[in-house]
Amino acid sequence: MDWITSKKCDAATAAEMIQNGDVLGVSGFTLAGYPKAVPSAVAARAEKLHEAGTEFQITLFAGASTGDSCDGALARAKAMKLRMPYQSNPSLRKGINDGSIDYIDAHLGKMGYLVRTGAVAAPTVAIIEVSAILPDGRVCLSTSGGNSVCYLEMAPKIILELNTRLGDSCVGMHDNALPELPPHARPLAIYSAGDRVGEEFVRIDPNKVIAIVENDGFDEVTPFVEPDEISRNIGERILDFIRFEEKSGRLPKGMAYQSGVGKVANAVLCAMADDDRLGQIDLFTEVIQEAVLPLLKKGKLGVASGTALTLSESAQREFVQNAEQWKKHFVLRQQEVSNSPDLIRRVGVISMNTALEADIFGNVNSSLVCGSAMMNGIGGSADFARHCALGFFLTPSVAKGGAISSIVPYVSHVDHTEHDTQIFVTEQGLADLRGLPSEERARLIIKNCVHPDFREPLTDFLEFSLKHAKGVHMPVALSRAFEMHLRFLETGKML
Ligand code: 0RQ
Repeated sequence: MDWITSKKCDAATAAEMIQNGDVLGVSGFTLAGYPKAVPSAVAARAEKLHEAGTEFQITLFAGASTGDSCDGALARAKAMKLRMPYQSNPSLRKGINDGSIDYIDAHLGKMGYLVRTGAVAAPTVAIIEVSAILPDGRVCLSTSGGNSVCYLEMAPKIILELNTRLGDSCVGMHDNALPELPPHARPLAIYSAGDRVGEEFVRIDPNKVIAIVENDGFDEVTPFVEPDEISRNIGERILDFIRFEEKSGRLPKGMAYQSGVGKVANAVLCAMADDDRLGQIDLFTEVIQEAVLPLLKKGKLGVASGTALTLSESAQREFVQNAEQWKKHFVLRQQEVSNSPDLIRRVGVISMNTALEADIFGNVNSSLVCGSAMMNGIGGSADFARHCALGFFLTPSVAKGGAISSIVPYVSHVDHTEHDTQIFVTEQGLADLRGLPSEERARLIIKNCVHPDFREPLTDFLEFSLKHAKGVHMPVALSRAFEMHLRFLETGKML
């Protein structure tokens, strides 16, 4: 029997090979390409062991968020002790916020580096979804690159999940390479989105493979929804600004785009697809979201380079059917490469990420509601925000039906400091903060981005701070910095 056939088993058998305390390094990035059978079998095994009074918990490292059958099932089974570096699952979020699951929210571009340098534990078992396994020990990853190469290299044991639905649709899309470790690391020769420097397949040691499990599942991605009016409005404003910058000679043509997760980021890509004046564009991003397909179909996509192809079920079917023609437009990289600060600077990226809240000085909170309740995580937003050529943070001006202003006196948690942010956009307008001192930044954000209901209290905070703060370089009166948050916590409304 060949090694591939000899290692095939069902998910429950593979789950028996996972021990209490194992560190699982799984494939998957923003719901794309995560293992779909073994993690839920591990969750079922945990439930049985817990009923019998036996301790069983694992640590889960991934690329970013995985689907409900992985993150959700393990969280509900109380099988997860620690999770890193990003998530977006409601059950997992609940466990993180009630303190039953530890979570380390880390820059996505740096996770692999932390593992490869021994700063955090190496996975004891890698569980990686692949789309092909070759007899010579090479595998083709599925719909994401993530940290899979790192976990396959570092883990002493490997479980492969072969997704039989994908056929050869992913073959040729991946560019598997990892940056050299410092000191004196040589640069990767990537200068534009389509450049390739790695291998299509990942070579693994068949002796490390302890199980091969088949699945035929889809990435559990919620169906794509057409952008609402607010998101469209924000998208249009960004495009107008980019055109203005290009005309003014401040922005060379040929920059690649990065767009973050969520409905607003999707809307910007949709606005680009609908805009007849915009020529062909490249993406140099982490998540390639579904809104890239309209660009592709209209002939406006050059190359989309990222680490995940996150598509709804219907779009996944369409992709497999059209893979032969479409995949030349996509490069899936390891996230240490897609999110490399070095490459983001060199390629030249226009970056667009969504803020949970921003303050009038330009600090951004992407992750923690009222400074303490985890939403998703910082993700790769900081990898791009600091190193991009032109950076936007987007948000509707209010949340929760107007109860919350997305622009506050001072953010309740800082993911992106004022030093790393440039341009803010809400449906009210756009504020370009580049080159402005703090008081001018504050006045411009209030004037252009804040919802009319909140302009007066924010102006009042600024005037009070200019009189009472210890210094006026950064006019923040500490006594009132969180007054809107505190009012929200007490009354459910910031006003
Ligand atoms: O909750 O649906 O319960 O009402 O937050 O907000 O407006 O639906 O926006 O889906 O675009 O997500 C920042 C979370 C935005 C996301 C965030 C509530 C709001 C709603 C979602 P409800 P929207 P989106 C690339 C880059 C961080 C990581 C990142 C994110 C829910 O974009 O996780 O950028 N970003 N990565 O009501 C309390 C506020 C709020 C608020 C919104 N100020 N206070 N709740 N909400 N503002 C991808 C990766 O790195 C993988």
